Amino acid sequence: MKILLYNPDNGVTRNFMPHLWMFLLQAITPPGHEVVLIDGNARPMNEEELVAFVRAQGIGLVGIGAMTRMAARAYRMADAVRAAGIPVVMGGPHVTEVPDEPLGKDGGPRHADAIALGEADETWPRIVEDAANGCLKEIYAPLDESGKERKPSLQPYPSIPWDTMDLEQFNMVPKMARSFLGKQGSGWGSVQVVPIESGRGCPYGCEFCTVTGFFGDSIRFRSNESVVNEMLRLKNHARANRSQVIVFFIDDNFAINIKRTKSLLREIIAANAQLPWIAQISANLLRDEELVDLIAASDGKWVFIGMESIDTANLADVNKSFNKPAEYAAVLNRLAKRNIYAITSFIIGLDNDTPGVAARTLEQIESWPPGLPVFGQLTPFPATPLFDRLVAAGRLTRPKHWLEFAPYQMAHEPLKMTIPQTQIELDQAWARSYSPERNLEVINALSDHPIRFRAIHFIMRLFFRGIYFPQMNKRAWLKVIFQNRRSIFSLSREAISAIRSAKKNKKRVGADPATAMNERRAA
Ligand code: B12
Ligand code: SF4
Repeated sequence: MKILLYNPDNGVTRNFMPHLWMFLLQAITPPGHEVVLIDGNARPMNEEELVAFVRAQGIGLVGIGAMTRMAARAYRMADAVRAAGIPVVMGGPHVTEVPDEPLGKDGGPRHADAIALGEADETWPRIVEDAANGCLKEIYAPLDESGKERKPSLQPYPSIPWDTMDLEQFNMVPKMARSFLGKQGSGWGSVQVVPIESGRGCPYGCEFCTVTGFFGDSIRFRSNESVVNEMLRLKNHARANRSQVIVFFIDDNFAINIKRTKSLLREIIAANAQLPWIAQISANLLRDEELVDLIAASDGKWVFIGMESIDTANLADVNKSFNKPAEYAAVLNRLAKRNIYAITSFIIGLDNDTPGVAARTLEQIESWPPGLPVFGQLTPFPATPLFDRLVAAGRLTRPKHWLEFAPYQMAHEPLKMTIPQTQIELDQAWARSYSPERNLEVINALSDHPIRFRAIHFIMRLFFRGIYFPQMNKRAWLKVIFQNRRSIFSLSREAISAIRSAKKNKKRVGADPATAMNERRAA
């Protein structure tokens, strides 16, 4: 049987990274079946195009996965495929949280022939065999013999053959810059972010989060060896393809077990498997100096920190009092001392927020080492304690907000601000954080760093701006480039003088190798 695994586009910006679930299910598909992957973010398709593809390829089963925000789009695509007579199985967090919806048991239309609840590592092979034998069941749940939910142990973990996959479709470098950057010799014409999970589960149970409910509070890890081997394979792949690979450890809290994280990082270093990496780590776990040293030594570059708010009352409301705003600055300074920077994530529209929350938060952010702040509005995802609380209080204004998805639109009213006021705060937070003036301020604040580092930081700022203000075409990019011309001019001038002095040095090396060797040693 030929199987298509499809991930709809997220409807706002294109994702910068492949979705791991598709690659994982492909790797554990029983032999004898062929699996084709389409990520709508990299290869956009409408309903007709998808159906035409499925027919042309002779696909016998379509698997669709989606987060809540992509659910409506996923259902539309599923409807079109089913109308063409091909069975659809859906999985992922959203259908697990509202299983009656895709099956049409909530009074709405049916969108899927079958659904996979929860983690599908053990149920997927069964789904494939049942579909191939024409006896697909409605619901596949990961249960043990006694009917209790069983979580995959992650040991062993399948080997994902990244090296044989078309990663070029996820190249982050804008097409117009690829050829120029490709000629610079260090592989910057092709930059890919690759997701690796080293463990699953988070016990913290923040009120708005689906992770504790979905993955459970029992944390499971892959063996260090399996993670290290995956990194070594990726490193070889990057070298062979003259590309840059950045690893995103997608664990919800990469340092949830500090001892294990340290041992993994030590093994990465010992095996020389370092690749630049990003991970999500909560601020409380970054108090440990040795951990931060190991992050730096293993080539950790960016840490995503869910700060959520600078107001302790807000944090208590959402069951996240383990975040201590008073220590945010110290944590960020500890990272910055090792040239590690943070993607700091904030929620606007928490119940204790009042007008002016964006300005108050930005004032704090601007006093910290430069990072990449991101902001979202509080969103009640189904099956979270937040969703249940708002339903009980009759506060949901759009109870099935995902079926009428609109980016950054709230589905309930915060207690101390209106929805339009929250929207204004969100706009302000993004606009000021990524304004041309702020971008210039940040690259100046990093003036003691090498030009290459500052240029990368600046380029990342332009990309991050695009999360909220989509830059989906050449015109939009040219506009951003024009607005940021002062930063670009200043960075280019420095880059040219750095290149010139490097060339001069090179000439001197030719003329007097011994002096040059001494100079290099001194540098
Ligand atoms: C990486 C990640 C991202 C990446 C993007 C996704 C990507 N390219 O990988 C980034 C950082 C961009 C991101 C952004 C966001 N994310 Co996110 N993200 C994750 C994260 C940390 C890992 C996803 C992952 O790969 N997991 C590992 C795989 C193996 O698990 P899985 O996807 O669940 O797949 C398993 C099963 O679900 C099942 N399965 C999944 N799909 C399918 C399909 C079929 C057919 C079958 C049979 C089975 C199946 O099988 C898999 C193996 O068991 C998850 C949390 C988590 N731990 O999952 C949040 C998570 C998915 N994100 C979430 C959210 C809310 C967001 C944002 C909306 C946050 C925000 N406020 O802006 C944005 C929106 C992104 C966008 N624009 O689309 C929520 C989604 C909740 C929900 N119900 O929708 C999650 C669950 C985290 C949370 N806090 O609750 N995210
Ligand atoms: S720490 Fe992160 S992953 Fe864990 S429950 Fe809270 S928000 Fe979710």
